Amino acid sequence: MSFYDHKKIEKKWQKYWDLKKIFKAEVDTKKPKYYILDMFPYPSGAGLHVGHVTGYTGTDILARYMRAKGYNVLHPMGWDSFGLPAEQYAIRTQTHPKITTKKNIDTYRKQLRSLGFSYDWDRELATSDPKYYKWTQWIFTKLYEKGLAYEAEIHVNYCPQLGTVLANEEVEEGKSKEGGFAVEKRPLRQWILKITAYAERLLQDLDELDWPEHLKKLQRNWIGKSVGVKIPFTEKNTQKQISVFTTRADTLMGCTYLVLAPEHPLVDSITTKNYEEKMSAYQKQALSKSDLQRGELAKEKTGVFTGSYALHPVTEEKIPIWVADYVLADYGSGAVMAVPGNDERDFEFAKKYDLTIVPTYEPVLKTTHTKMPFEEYKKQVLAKELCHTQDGLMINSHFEDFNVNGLNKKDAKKKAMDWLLKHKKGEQTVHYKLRDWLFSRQRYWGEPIPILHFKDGKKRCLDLDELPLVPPEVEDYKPSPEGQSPLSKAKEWIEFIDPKTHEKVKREANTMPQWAGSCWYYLRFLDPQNSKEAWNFAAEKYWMPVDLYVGGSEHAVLHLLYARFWHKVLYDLKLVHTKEPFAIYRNQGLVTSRSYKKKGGAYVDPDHIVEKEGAYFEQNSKDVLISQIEKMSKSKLNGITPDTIIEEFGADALRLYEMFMGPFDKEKVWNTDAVSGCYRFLKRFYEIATSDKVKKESTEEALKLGYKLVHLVTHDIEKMQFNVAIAHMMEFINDFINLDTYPAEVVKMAAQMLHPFAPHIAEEIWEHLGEKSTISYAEIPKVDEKYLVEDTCIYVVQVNGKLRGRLSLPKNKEKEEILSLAEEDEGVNKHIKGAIIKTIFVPNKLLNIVVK
Ligand code: ANZ
Repeated sequence: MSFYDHKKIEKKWQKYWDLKKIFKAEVDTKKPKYYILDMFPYPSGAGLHVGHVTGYTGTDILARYMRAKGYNVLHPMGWDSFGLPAEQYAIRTQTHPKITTKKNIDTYRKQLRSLGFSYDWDRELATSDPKYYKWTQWIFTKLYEKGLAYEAEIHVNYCPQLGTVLANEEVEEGKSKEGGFAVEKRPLRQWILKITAYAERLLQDLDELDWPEHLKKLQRNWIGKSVGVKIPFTEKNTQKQISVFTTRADTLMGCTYLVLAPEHPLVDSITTKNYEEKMSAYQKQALSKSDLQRGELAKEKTGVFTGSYALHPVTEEKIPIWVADYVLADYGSGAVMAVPGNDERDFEFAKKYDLTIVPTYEPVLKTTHTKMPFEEYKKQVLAKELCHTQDGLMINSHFEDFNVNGLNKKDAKKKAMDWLLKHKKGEQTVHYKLRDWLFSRQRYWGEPIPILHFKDGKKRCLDLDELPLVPPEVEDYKPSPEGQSPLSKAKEWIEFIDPKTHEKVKREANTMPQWAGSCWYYLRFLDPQNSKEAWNFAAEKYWMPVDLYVGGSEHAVLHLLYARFWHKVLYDLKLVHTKEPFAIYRNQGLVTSRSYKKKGGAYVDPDHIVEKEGAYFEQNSKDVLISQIEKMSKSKLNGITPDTIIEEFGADALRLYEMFMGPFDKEKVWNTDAVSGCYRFLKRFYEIATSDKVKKESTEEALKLGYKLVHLVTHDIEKMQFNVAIAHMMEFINDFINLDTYPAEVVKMAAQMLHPFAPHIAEEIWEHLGEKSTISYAEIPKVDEKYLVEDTCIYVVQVNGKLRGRLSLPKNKEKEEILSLAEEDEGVNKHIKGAIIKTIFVPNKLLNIVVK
């Protein structure tokens, strides 16, 4: 029996894999391929914590398993290395982001290598490497040529604290997702990508993807398709048309006023003198709010009357036109027909400003979800004291040839729509909530946008031979207070004579957002050294699509949507052959850990914590700390680095524990003490495998355990039930250890099952048992079914309630089978004298035979 020296074993095998390039992947059309991808990390200064490692361990298990199954596996790793933190660090310390980024990448690489992940390191890439972003810029030029990249002066989300604009996807409740700083609206000239041109395809093609349903739903909602109708209303004095977008043509007769967004282009021309001052103050105020704040249902509604009226399309009665910030400028047509009888927001607004309310639906009993008695509810709806937003039967909706009274919502919608189309008073339209993607940033540490501006306003996109466009060296990485990019300060870089046209030009000073590089990195992995093309088409044809992509759920509407968009553009350009990049996507669950906070909010180092009767204190202090389970992070002092765990228990034990904590896609709480349990399991495994009881000859008993293990673990891995697989391995060891001998054949089987989880120890055992080459490609033994025959169990057999035998019979058999086996037993049979009237059967436990 040998001593389990995890440090020595792990170093040895990491060196072996590395030197022999065991995980190098090449195109091999004779083998089926398997492309398995992790979301590559942003290499932050803090290094990896054990939470990051969960996903990477899961994919490594599958990568190793699929190799053993005979697949040609591509499993690459790289760095998403452009981004704000490196730049902010540069601002504070005057260190070039290049330097900090390199240092951080070195740390990450070292950490990942020490975990024994089976990456093909020859494919490593970094998005901030000019050899990489040359092609990111090239893809931008393709988007530009296709008319999918344009410039516009728009009201953007500007974050003064971060000194940059942000995409809608990067703003949450009026604050930047990164850092949580206030975001305001500012007019700025910006580059925009026309993702909306792909809205329908981005929506439709979701159906084909094997992604978690909740994630697809998030994308569907973000794209937000609405089928409705555009109805032009006429302003009474100027005869100008105000078009509204509604999904509820059925409620047309309940429309008692119009509401325009404060930014609507007609507001100024239709606001009458008396209301001008009030209106312009209101418009200013609305600009400072985010769309999200404005759209909030709970927010108190505010608005200003324009002094003008529109004509109702059916009755031609005049209805007032208001301006309110709950109407968003860039959705639909920026104007709504208000139906206070059926729409909560309109109702609240009408109540506040004393506007007419017309209920158009009489509630029917099944539509009301209120604790109030139905009759009372109906009375209040009809008395305009409550807003009824659900279906019912239509009322108050008959005027001349327009009549939808008595109909339900579905029928009324159709009939009203037909009327509008027939009278040419409406047009069917589809709207998407998805907005075009704001693509420029006022940052230093990003890909410069490869565009030249000429004096006459023309633009030229750089040709491939002019790429990569590398940013200039600057002394000051800060954007100017007016929101100008830091690149604009490098005057000689910005203004120069274009050698191709010999004209004086200005370079674009904005850079791309951090999402650009990650939009296509999975394609560069296919052919990362290629200096002539972004990727080789044959390699793309062989490897794509990504068969399994694993990452966090926070990217549902950012990275995962942007990458799908670029991929579709590349598909249209015939540069890739699949419509979608990621065939299967799975989320890894968040790893949380306990953090400790003082009353004032400062976090305390867990190493300085003392526990007394369930309460936590800082050493030498009597103040009880607030302790809670939180997401791991450096600032909360609760992040655990893999390095210390590896030092103490080894990478194999860490990997095993990461997977044993709980189901792969569920949230789990880290507990360092529990790692030792996994370590002990490995030690036991190792001791068995290297003990004197290991023998050449196999026994039936051992083979049964071995094949059962292979059967169960392969099934668990394919279902990504890694924690269950480990439990099965533990059960196996508990049974196996009691055998008289340990047949080498079965120990090898077990090592092969352990290998994806704990590869170093598995290689060591494999070698110890005389194998000459790596376990990584050793074929998984085919399960011999005869060893899987179900086990037996003891049945209590009664005749007329009296115990007549205890029989050892096969498990999980049907009643009839057990009955016939029991009848064959002499001890039972002699008591069955008359005909059997009935049987009482408890599976795997009891059979009571009732006879005459
Ligand atoms: C009349 C109406 C009656 C509406 C009713 C709703 C309920 P979805 O389904 O999300 O697309 N709307 C249209 N443009 C808007 C804008 N720029 N800002 C805020 N709201 C806007 O929503 C479509 C509905 O949202 C439209 O249908 C319109 O209000 C409102 F009982 O028209 B509805």
